Amino acid sequence: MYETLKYEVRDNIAFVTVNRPKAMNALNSQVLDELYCVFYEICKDDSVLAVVLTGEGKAFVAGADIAEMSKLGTVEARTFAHKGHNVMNFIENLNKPVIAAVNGFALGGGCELSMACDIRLASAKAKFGQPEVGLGLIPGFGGNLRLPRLVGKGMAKYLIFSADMIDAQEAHRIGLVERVCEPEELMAEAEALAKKIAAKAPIAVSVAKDVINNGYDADMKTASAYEVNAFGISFASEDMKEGTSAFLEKRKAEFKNR
Ligand code: CO8
Repeated sequence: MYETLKYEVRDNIAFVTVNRPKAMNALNSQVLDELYCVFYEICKDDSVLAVVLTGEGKAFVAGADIAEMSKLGTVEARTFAHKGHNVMNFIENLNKPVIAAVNGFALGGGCELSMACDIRLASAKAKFGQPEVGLGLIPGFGGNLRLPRLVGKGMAKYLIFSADMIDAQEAHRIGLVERVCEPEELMAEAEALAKKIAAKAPIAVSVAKDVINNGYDADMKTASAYEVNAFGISFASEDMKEGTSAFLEKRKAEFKNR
């Protein structure tokens, strides 16, 4: 069904693999369209409780497709950036947790794609960078916005202005990735984390994601009111009753995503 992605759902976990290895999984218009479609499919599928996003071959994603991009006029470039933003924002605000399993190069739009995910696990072989200024461009899929939020303004400027490529250990040290894994263990670790999250109350995870995302950029007073209301709403779920009852009855909770 998808030409540039592999997609599979196993044990309530969706696995999305960007599959253009000959072009280092570069994001052309088709990949962006298909990513939007697959995440829309995931958002509607109640059986999916967590997502793992990765790349085929030696790259996670080596950026926007430079060959396609180089032919764009000004208006089309703006439309292309808009399309990229729609995909990144959709993933960031998806009603389910998304783990990036960064298997290799995550450059430009690829680094931006990883930053739109909730949690980043990286292979020890992964490399990160925002090389755009070396191409006469600036990051255009949210890199100027998400990188400073993850690593601080100074470090983001250092990486974007220098276009330096950093390894997974350095990405971990500065807070760009949450964990570094041995390359051969990356997918198993990502799956294990996805399963751990999927075993929790799905509505609670989804609401926590929403409060973290919306609270992060709001002032404390607004964010506090948002959390209070969201906390109240979480009490409407059957899973809340199940989770608290299971604790009091000293048994394992069986969540139903209701
Ligand atoms: N776009 C298109 N093709 C690519 C890309 C890319 N981003 N990256 C790699 N490829 C292609 C190569 O052209 C090559 O194709 P071919 O075999 O036909 O010559 C193939 O993939 C293999 O690549 P290499 O031979 O270069 O492989 P290496 O292992 O030597 O190097 C690297 C791997 C380091 C990943 C190298 O390919 C590289 O530096 N790639 C480009 C990285 C980059 O600059 N990314 C940023 C792109 S700009 C961007 O992402 C902006 C996002 C916002 C856009 C806003 C819209 C307006």
